[in-house]
Amino acid sequence: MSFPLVCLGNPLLDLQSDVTPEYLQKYDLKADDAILVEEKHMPIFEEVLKMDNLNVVAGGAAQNTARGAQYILEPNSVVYFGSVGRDVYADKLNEANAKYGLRTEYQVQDDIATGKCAALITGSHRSLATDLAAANHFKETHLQKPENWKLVENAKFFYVGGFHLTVSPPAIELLGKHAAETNKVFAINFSAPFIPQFFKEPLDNSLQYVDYVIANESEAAAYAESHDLADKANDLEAVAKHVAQLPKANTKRPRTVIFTHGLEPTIVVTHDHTTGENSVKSYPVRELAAEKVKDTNGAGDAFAAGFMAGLVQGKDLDKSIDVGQWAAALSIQEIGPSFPFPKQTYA
Ligand code: 26A
Repeated sequence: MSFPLVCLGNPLLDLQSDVTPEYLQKYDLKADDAILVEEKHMPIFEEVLKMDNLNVVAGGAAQNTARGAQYILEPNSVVYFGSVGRDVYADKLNEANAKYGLRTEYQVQDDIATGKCAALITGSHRSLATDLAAANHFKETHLQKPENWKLVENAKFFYVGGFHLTVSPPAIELLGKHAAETNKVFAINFSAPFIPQFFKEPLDNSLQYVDYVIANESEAAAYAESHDLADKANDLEAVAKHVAQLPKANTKRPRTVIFTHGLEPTIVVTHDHTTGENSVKSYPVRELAAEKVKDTNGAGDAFAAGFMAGLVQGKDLDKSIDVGQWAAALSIQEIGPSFPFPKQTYA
């Protein structure tokens, strides 16, 4: 079977709940951030499980994108790789993925629990505190199994969550190299400010393979600060230009950097490495009445889902961005990183 889109990331179950700003403060969490938990954060999971407004939903940033892209595309279009445990949390993820028709090829850990993310909602903000657990044990050897590598070889598009840079840079390198060598499309998401901040080296190394960078304004600012561009941290266009022109393994394709910016327009810079030309564009977001927004957990993943689905469908850059903005608007009207059923179609 050939699935055009292969995604790689950390499969997590989201334990989502509304909390007060004081609750975030107690654990030193910012309102709109994503972190890996330390020992001091561990009580959060037990506390969240007892909260009245708990929602347990399938999460994991790239898995959300994979599910969302499969939601839009025809059946058997997307395969997702990641690592889970052998437990009821993984059952929950399998259930959600089956509903969307997403094919998964999990690496399963016998003695480690499936990863979880406390998605702590304060109004339109979400603070994500993640215990990767089994997700942290993904190995590139899983991709190299003949039956899995066949799926890689048959794919034409790759999407990797930047979050996975904390887990398996060798797996990302395998996919990136393969994409560059075979002139396929390779996309990466910065995922969170701490990725360009603390995983600068593996990120910098993977960028040579990347055709599409997707990130939001705070991740762009974190990138600027860790790359001697601190004076440009708030200038999305300048940061996008910088990233777009970084060295590229496959010069047959340009590099396009897409920075979303909440309700502000999305900034897009494309750099052609053969001509040295830059193109800069900006796209307004789809307006949505504030009362329609349930929560913003997964909004960025949904944008990436729509964008990747657009590319797979052969749409041009403008249209693919629009599918991304449509998908993000759909997802924020649902609880958690989810999409409405019965399925809606892009128009
Ligand atoms: C390595 N970390 C911290 C993470 C994540 C993550 N997905 C992968 N790795 N931290 C949070 N998430 C997911 O991000 C989604 C929202 O964009 C959450 O599971 C949530 O569904």
